[in-house]
Amino acid sequence: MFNDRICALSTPRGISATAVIRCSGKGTVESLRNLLPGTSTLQHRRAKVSAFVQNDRYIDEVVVTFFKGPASYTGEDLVELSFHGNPLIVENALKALFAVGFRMALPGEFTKRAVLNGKFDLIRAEAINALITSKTEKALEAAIKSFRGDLSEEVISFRAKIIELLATVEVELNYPEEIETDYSSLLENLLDLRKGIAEFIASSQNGIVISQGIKTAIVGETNVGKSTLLNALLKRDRAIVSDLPGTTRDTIEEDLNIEGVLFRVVDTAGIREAEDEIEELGIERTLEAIEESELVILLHDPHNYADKDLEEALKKKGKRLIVAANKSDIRTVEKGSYDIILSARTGEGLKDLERLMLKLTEDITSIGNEVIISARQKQKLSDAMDFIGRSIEAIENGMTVDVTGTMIEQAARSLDDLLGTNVTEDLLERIFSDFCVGK
Ligand SMILES: Nc1nc2c(ncn2[C@@H]2O[C@H](COP(=O)(O)OP(=O)(O)OP(=O)(O)O)[C@@H](O)[C@H]2O)c(=O)[nH]1
Ligand SMILES: [Mg+2]
Repeated sequence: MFNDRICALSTPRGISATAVIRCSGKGTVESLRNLLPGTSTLQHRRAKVSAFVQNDRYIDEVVVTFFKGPASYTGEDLVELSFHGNPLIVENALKALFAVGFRMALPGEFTKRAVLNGKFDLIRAEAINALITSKTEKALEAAIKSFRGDLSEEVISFRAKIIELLATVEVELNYPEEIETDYSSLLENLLDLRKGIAEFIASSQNGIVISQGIKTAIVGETNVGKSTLLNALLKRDRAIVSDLPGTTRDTIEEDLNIEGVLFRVVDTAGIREAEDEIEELGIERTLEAIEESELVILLHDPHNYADKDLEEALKKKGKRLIVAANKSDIRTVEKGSYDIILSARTGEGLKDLERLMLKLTEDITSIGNEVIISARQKQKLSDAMDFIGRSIEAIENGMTVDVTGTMIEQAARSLDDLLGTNVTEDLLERIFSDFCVGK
């Protein structure tokens, strides 16, 4: 429980119909009493209309909704005040709240309190953030799955299995004479568990990609029109275009929403023999972008297209690849080995390109059972898997039970971190700093 009271604007700044300020913490109702003369009593989950005044100064008429802790978002007494949506009113109101002892909430502090007060686990807290920040329909769909508890459920069930196995080992530790642990069944269970977590991580990967955007690199030789293509896809002049080869020297990344699917498109420096050090660094980044991307668009100007090395290399890597011929407005091109013929300048063939981008990434975007998972969550699941792997090794190498037990215990701890039981203040701070103030 926290002893201080926090408040923050929970709706966007600016002119709007209403602006909601949230107040939470022990003593919230008492602190508000003088500001809300129209509400001698506040009832749980009831809304009331009242004047909001500071001493004799009338600030606004507000709708007051009270949630008595622990049955509130934060688990504490929580009041939502709906003002008229004028930033000046909000400012006056916040000043009045500070004067009676509230302080400004930090980003995500309401949700952080909810976690620390046991209202929900960290996974759900992160899901709430994903719900708010999802940029496309697909990402939103994945966030909703996570919010509704699919991920928590999986993790809790993994954890329960680990604890069960730990119990078997502990019995052996405590009663070495009486009990003979059945190692073959323990080993089998551990192997099963490791496999289960591994499969879960593999299927969840997509969640990360969906929310952060499918990394798509536009690569090719200099001057083929990569930057022009980026601009055409974005429908704005983002990258510098010129007829000098070697114009783009660094990678440029932008979000692109195609029919609800988020692509993170990267325009890269053209590949050729570098003429100076900066260009060389740029080309290195191009190669990195290729490594990191889920999809590569290899652009050619068919007129000058000679070097097939890059195409061969990309095919060998097994990257999802679109080979496109650009400048169809000034070249007549045979379809031949090209997947797409387009003109980044006139927009011809662009729709076909977008359709192909969607088609080639269908395996990523079809949301099956997988849930959205953040990099932190993936790390914790991998940690748990590693510790289980080590406990398996311990058994296979004939180590003592306590070594096995320690490893299994560490695995459980990783999942505790994931769920937010026993997390450090530090970690919480890091996670919640991504949230918006007022959430
Ligand atoms: N006619 C025609 N010209 C194009 C087309 N796309 C690009 N260009 C021209 O080709 C030249 C190079 O375009 P960029 O987009 O800068 O090429 P780039 O591949 O990004 O080049 P680097 O950044 O130097 O590697 C510019 O003069 C563009 O106007 C197209 O579809 N048709
Ligand atoms: Mg360029």
